[in-house]
Parts: sequence; structure tokens; C-alpha cells
Amino acid sequence: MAGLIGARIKRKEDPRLITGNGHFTDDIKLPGMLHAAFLRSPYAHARIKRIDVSEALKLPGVTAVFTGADIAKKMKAVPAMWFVTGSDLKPKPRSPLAVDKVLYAGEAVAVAVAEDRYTARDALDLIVVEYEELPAVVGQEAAMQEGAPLLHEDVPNNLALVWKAGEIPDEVFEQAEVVVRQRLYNQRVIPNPMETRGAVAQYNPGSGEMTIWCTTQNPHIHRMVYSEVLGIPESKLRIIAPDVGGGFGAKIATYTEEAVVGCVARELKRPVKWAEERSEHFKATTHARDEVIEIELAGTRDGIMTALRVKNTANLGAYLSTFGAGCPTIDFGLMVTGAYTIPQAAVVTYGVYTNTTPTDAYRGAGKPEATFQIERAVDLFAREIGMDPVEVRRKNMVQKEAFPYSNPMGCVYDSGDYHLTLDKALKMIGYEELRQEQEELRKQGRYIGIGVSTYVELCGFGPSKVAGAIGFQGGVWENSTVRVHPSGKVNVYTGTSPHGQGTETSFSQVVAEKLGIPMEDVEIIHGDTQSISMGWGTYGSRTTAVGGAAVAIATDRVIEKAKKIAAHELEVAEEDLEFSAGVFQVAGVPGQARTFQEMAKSANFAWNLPEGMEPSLEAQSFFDPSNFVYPFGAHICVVEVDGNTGQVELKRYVAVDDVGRVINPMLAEGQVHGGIAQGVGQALWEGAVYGENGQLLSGTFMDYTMPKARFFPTIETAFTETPSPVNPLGAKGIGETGTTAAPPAVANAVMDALRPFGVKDLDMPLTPEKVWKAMRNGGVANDTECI
Ligand code: MCN
Repeated sequence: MAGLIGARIKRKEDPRLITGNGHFTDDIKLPGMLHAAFLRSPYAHARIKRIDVSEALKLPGVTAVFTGADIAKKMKAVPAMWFVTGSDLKPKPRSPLAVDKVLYAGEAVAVAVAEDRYTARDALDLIVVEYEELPAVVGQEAAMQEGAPLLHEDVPNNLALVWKAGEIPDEVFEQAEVVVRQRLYNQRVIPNPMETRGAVAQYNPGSGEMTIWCTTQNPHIHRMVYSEVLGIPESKLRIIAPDVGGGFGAKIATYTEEAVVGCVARELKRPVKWAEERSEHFKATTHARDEVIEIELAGTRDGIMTALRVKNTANLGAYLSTFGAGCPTIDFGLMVTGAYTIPQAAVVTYGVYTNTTPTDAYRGAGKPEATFQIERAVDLFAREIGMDPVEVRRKNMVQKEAFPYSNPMGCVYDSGDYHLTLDKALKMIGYEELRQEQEELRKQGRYIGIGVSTYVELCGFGPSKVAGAIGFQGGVWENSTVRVHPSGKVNVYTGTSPHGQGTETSFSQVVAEKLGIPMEDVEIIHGDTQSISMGWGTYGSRTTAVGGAAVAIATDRVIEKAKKIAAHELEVAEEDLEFSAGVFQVAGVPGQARTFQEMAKSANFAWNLPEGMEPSLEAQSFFDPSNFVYPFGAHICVVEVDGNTGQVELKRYVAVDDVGRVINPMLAEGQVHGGIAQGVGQALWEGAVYGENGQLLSGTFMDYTMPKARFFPTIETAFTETPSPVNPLGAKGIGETGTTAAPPAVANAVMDALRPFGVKDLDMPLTPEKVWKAMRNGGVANDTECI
């Protein structure tokens, strides 16, 4: 059907989800199913001296209890997947469950299995563990100090990795007209999707086959890793991601619990389910960010930025998680110069082990941190030279004519018109008038702030040879099969694994438009390693740019074959056929035509195919992109800070994003809204807080403030469309734009509002208490030290 790509179409997955017909991991019930619960360490750092499970085993309904030592004999530990090249990474081997030592509060030490969930939970209270508590270290800078408690005895100074890119001699900064230096803290956040994690495993002792249903964003990666860990060949291991209630990156990681559930199901020869509790989720699902970023930005008095040097000290948590090493290094470091033509850049990242929950990707992964530091740096620089921050951006942004543009870290930005998005956003917000209003209101003792963030981010993750070069233990291409049934109805198989994005709708739009059939005739199949041969899942905003491209190419191949059959039946040359709105028409000869559905039947019946052609109408594509895609845009927000309470109110938020060709503006806007809500959440409210002994003090929704709808004005969105040349859809990713652009937009706005108080910088989250203190203390209220 024509006009589907680019149309505002409601999500086809919603009727099922909003009528309670979604099918999530915890909805799975299998005959004879047992339930697992994990005992977790109350200490952040302790030696396990003794575990006694005898009382737990006596509890009626308890089937088994396995300690870390028991499990270690039956499976391997889950490894990380990104061994960043050139970083001297020390990925420490770990046991699936802790055996001798625990390294963070919440680390699992034993698993109880029982006839029902509550008995399994009760059994945990009867397990006796004798711990010897050891001194813990939670901050990454403290962990690097001499004499700090060591997590892994053979990792001196807890230093897991050192990654460097670029070098700038000191003279560049010594001789620069202006140098701005700032220490920024990108605090630790907890992703908190609505559905917590979970897994159900079923083992067939006869065939040796295992199925694991789990809350994953990338079932094929889980299959690859759990196959190795459990010693079950990939050909006998099936991973299914049923409906997944949000992930935001936290469900990329391959976790120990899911694999342990498989291990105990095999051991007990009965299906086993584990459903994570919210309090477990706070402690045991990966956190993100937690990076201390020190910047030095050099430039000229007339507003040209000339060199940027960045040091990132990143908290990796107690162990290296799946993509944990890649986020503060490659994902962060390659994008530090943002949307600007800063000719020289250098980055060094220290990745540090601490007695905290491991950190990993979260909607953005490295790019929000990169954007935060450069966007804050631009504002600090503008303030230093007394220039409007918009003017500094205009002067330094990559010009439209410069694309493809190579940044100093070696990334080639595919396409862009950065000034266009900025101009549009300024117009939408009414920048000039706002500045005047701000002045007026200041005279009345009201503190309005305007914050700008012009971002570019790296998405799509390709080609695979680059993934290899940067130490990623996998590919980043994507797979799609388009299968046409005799009726002309279509199944599309994709290796991406959506978990809230609406991909069933957007991919259906692409296929239906190309084939000229109704969207209802297209079913998108995802999340099952048995029906989809291979794929690399959903993260890094790759679904549309990489997965969607594979879908488009496979669909084109189907059309190509159908055309050959039509030409054969109509006895004309293929070149004489035009394909439009689902009909192969002989050019200029009305009535001489075949419909797509007729060709589906012909291909499948195979009564009269061209010589040598195989039956059926099905095509596959394995698309490995030639480059990443680089969405960009300009976000501007207006805040008002209450001079008496320090409360920050978000008054307006304008987002102009360019993600190349937009497949479905309604879904794209939804992604922008969701991302901005999370980004504003990080700027103003969210933050994981640990006590000195490594206890997570913000371990419930009472202590960890998630963004709420009532805190937001209507978000004003718009798109410009600069197609990407690296995929046939011309599309770039959109899912991470909001979390990338919003934190600096909000922080810049709050600092702008606090200008009369001499406040230059405050750590996120910009809580009323912190802002209030800063207003009274001449700008000092940071708390980076008590991470
Ligand atoms: N889209 C579009 N046109 C484009 C690009 C995208 O219309 N040019 C629309 C499509 O509907 C697509 C959606 O936006 O389904 C997101 O597509 P894309 O940006 O390609 O990103 P991903 O699906 O790879 O997800 C990106 C990002 C990531 S990395 C996570 S994790 C994530 C997310 O965005 N988790 C989410 N969005 C989420 N949204 C929800 N509701 N829940 C999550 O857990």
C-alpha cells in the first residue's frame, strides 16, 4: 500500500498489550514447573566462610538448594562480550554464583528451588551463610588509591582497563587564548523497565534440548553465550524472548541468573521459573553511567574551539558486564567532539572495579556521557568568553557541505545539516524573545534558564569488521527473511528483538508499502532463535537502520522473483513490467497485469515457473552496513528555578531531531518523548546512592525518583529529514536521542538560571537541596565524593 512509510500509524502491537493479552516471561506456566529464588549477599565485600542449607532443605515444598560451589561444578560463569582492543582489559573470571567472596551487595550466593515461588523465597531465610565482612570501596577514584580494598587480588589499584585515543601536547593548552576546565559527574542510574527480569527453562533429557524463555533484547546473543556456559550446543538450545516489558539496555546483558535457571532445570529434570523482584532488580540488574569526566577545552576569544582533552574515570562495578567495558571507552570516546569541528581531541578512560553492581549499557551507553561533557563544555566556554552559547554552537558545528565528515577520533559522520535543526528549534522556542523575557523576569527575582544541546550520536553499529577491530565478540549485521504464503500473506522474520519500540508496526509499514499489500497481511516474527536463524538483537538504535534495512532488502528480493514469474506468465520482458501498488503491469497495456497475490500463488504452486527457477516466494538478507549512522538534532529547554526552595520546574522542551527518513512519525515521537523523560530524569531526579559500606541506599522507588508524567510540560517535537546514505531506507536510529540530548539541555538551562548566583556547575541530579545550597554558597554544592 502506498504512503505507509512516513505515515502516522497506531501500533499494531497495542491492542494485544492493552487488553491484557501480552505474553511475558512470568506468564509462562509449564506442567511440573518449579520456582527458583536467589539468596543475595547483604555485604558489599565479604568472605564466605560457611554455607549451611540443611534447614532450608527440610522446608516442605523445597526441591533443592544449590550453593555457589554446587553450581560451579555444573556450569561455567557468564563472560563479558566486549574486550575493548588496546585497553589492557582485565576481565576477571568469576563463578556463576559467589563461592569464596562476594564483591557487591546483591550478588547471588545460592539458589533455592521449590514447588512454588513463596516457598522458594521462604527457603532463603533458612539458609545460613557465615560471612567475614571486608572493607568495601564504592567510588572509582577511591578504588584507584593505594591501599584501597582490592576486589580481585591480581588487579592492582582495581584498575580494570586504560583506554587511550589521541594525544594533545600540553603546549596546545598552555598557548591557547582560552581554556575551560571542568570536572563533571555523570551519575549512576538504574534503568528500571516496567517488567523486571526473569527466565523459565525447560530441559528435555531425552533429546538434550533446552528452551529458555527470558527477558532479553538479543536472544541470539543469549543463545551463543548460554550455550557455551551450559555446555549445550547452539543447535539444541532455543532462546525465546516473549513480550518484553521494556529493557532500555538493561536486558542486553547476559546474566548469571538466567543461565543458572537453565542449569538447575537440567539438573532437576523439571521446568524452572525465576521472576526477579523489584528490590532484587535494583541491586542485581546492571546499572549504568557513573563516570567522573574531567574536561579541558581550548579555544579562541572569538568563539572557535580548538582542542579537547578528556579524562573519564568510570565505575565498572564489581565485575565486567557484557558491554560494560565498551560504554565508557569506544561508545564514549569516539564521540567526545560531538557536533563540532574541534580539530584536536584526546581521551583517556580508566575503568575501575568497585564493590557495586556492575554497570553496562542504558539507552545511550556512552553517547549521553559524551554529549553531556561536550555540551556542558560548550556552555562553559561560551560563558568564559561572554558569547551566547547558541553563537558558539553555530560557529563550530560541522557545516552541511562537509559531510561525510571525519571527526578527530576517526568516526565518519554519514550525513547531516546541523544548523538546520538548530535554527528550527530556536524558532520553535522563540529564542530571542525568551532571552528578553528572561532578563525582565530576573529583575523581578524569577530565575528562568534556557538550555541548548546540539547533539550527534553514533548508532547502528556496523560494519562487523569494525566490531571485530574494537574487540566486540560478535557481529553487528542483521538478518531478515520475508516468507510469502500462497495466499499472499507474509511472515517477516527479524533478528532484532523489540521490547517496546513498536517495531512490528514500523517493519510492517516498510514491507506492506513495498509489496503494495495491506499492513494486516504482514506479520513480524521476532525473539525466537528457533524460527530466526541468527541475529544480533536490539541495542544501539540499530533496529531500523540495520534490521529494517535487512527487511527492506529481503522484500526487494521477493519482488524481484515475483516479477520474473509475472514476466514469464505474461510473456513479456521483465523490463516491460512496472510494479506499483501490488500489481505487475505491462507498461502501456491496460489489462495485461498480475497481482502480487497471484504471483505468490504461482510461486508456491510452481505449475509454470521460468526455466530453472526454484519454487516458493521467500528471500533472506544478511545486511552488514558500511558505516554507523549518526542521528543529530537540537534540543532546547526552559526551566524556572524557585529562588526560595531550589525546585526546578521544566517549563518548555523543544526537540528537533534528524533521524534520516522517519518510518512512522508517531512512533518516532513516542521514542523522543520516552528518551527525553529518561534524560530529564537523570538531570533532575534519578541517582543511585551507595553508603560507604557499599549498601545501595536508593534501592526502592521511595528512594530512587523516577520521572513522572506530571513533572513534564507537553514536549514539542519536530523532525528534519537528512537521509543516511548507508542503508536503503535512509533511516537512522531514534531510540536514544532523548537520553542523549536531554541531560545537558536541562543542566545548561539550570546553570543559565543560576547565573545570577555565580553557579557554574553542579552535579546531576539537580535536586532542590543541591540547587538551594548552591544558591546560598556561591555555587558550591557538588557531591561527587559521596557517590
Ligand atoms: N523509528 C522510525 N523511523 C526511524 C527510526 C526509528 O519510525 N528513522 C521508530 C520505529 O518505530 C522503531 C522505533 O522508532 O521501532 C525505534 O527504532 P530505532 O531507533 O531504530 O531503535 P531500536 O529499536 O534499536 O531501539 C533504540 C533504543 C534502545 S537502544 C533501547 S534499549 C530502547 C529504545 O530505544 N529501549 C526501549 N526504545 C525503547 N522504547 C521502549 N518503549 N522501551 C524500551 O525498552
